[in-house]
Amino acid sequence: MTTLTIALSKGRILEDSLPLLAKIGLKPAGDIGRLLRVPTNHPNISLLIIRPADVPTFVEYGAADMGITGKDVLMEHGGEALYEPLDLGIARCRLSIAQKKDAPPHDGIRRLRVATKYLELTRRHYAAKGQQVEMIKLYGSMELAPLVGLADVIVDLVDTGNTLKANGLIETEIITQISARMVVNKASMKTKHAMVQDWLDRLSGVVERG
Ligand code: PRT
Ligand code: MG
Repeated sequence: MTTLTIALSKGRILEDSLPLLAKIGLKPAGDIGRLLRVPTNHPNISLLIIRPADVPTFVEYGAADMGITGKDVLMEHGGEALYEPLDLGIARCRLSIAQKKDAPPHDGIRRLRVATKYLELTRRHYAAKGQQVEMIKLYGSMELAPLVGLADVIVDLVDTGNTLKANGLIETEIITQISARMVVNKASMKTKHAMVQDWLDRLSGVVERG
């Protein structure tokens, strides 16, 4: 019997992923609770519930055949070792630059200080403009950095814009649109092709376009 392991991102992506999987008839068997490996209503399919940033690694190494994670995570990780066949259209947001509403224009002499958890994406964005910036790596609460003088701007995800607004920040540039993607291990795509393709087709039938 061919088995399939699908790595899901816990947190907000999971909340959007489970309804999508339910639409194609794939459901966790019982409560997920604290379980990290969850059986499903299909005896040959199991789910792994892991941090979004770990999904590319699990899929790359074949610990999972397929996985769902954010495009932000994939771009930051570098996606060449994985197939990315499907935009799931869920957990949509955008990666943007934001600054204090009342910030004076940057003098252009001192290097711009950018706080972000997306070092690679940020480096690439400014490099493409020929601008060298000083990057400060944060793991969360990026919105705080400009308020306390830690950085001039932040590069972070924005959805409704409410978090920026609540902290007196404004979005000055959209770097890229983000949504969750299905990724597939390269070897699994060959050795388990029929099964992988079958689930991809089913998913592709229920994703909302646009
Ligand atoms: O668990 P771990 O710490 O490793 O991961 P995490 O905390 O990043 O997980 P989680 O559950 O927050 O999910 C993150 C993933 O969800 C991201 O990688 C994106 O692909 C996706 N996503 C979609 C978002 C948002 N929308 C989003 N709005 N991730 C984060 N946000 C945050 C944003 O960082 C900001 O703080 O929400 C705030 C902005 O929201 P608005 O609506 O106020 O603009
Ligand atoms: Mg978190």
